[in-house]
Amino acid sequence: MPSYDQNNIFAKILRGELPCHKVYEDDKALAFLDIMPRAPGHTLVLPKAPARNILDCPPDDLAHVHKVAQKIAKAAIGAFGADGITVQQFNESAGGQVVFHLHVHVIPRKAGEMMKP
Ligand code: DGP
Repeated sequence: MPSYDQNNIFAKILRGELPCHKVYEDDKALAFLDIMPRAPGHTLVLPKAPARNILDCPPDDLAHVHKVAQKIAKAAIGAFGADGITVQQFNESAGGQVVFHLHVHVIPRKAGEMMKP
């Protein structure tokens, strides 16, 4: 597997070099709105520590990212009137990953509404 690239776009957001619409932050994780939302409230949750994806992320950081994803999911029910939540996470190009800093998609869903591709 290729090594972590410090110049990936999410590393730049984490360093404050690029803007984001922040939803949540703590000492180990950051969550912000996806620039290409597949549904209103589509949020990405990232570990602050460098990790390319699930294959190199320390288990504790991975667990924390999923705890934050759970918080975002619960909040989205109230904030967006979501009827359900899709949680997705892609690993390597063959697995659909485009940005190579680990991130979990939290996508609020409405009953009967299709998610954008
Ligand atoms: P993937 O690696 O397949 O999970 O896709 C990357 C996701 O990140 C995609 O939904 C679009 C989003 N994205 C890409 N560049 C930016 C950016 O500069 N800012 C934000 N907020 N989201 C981005």
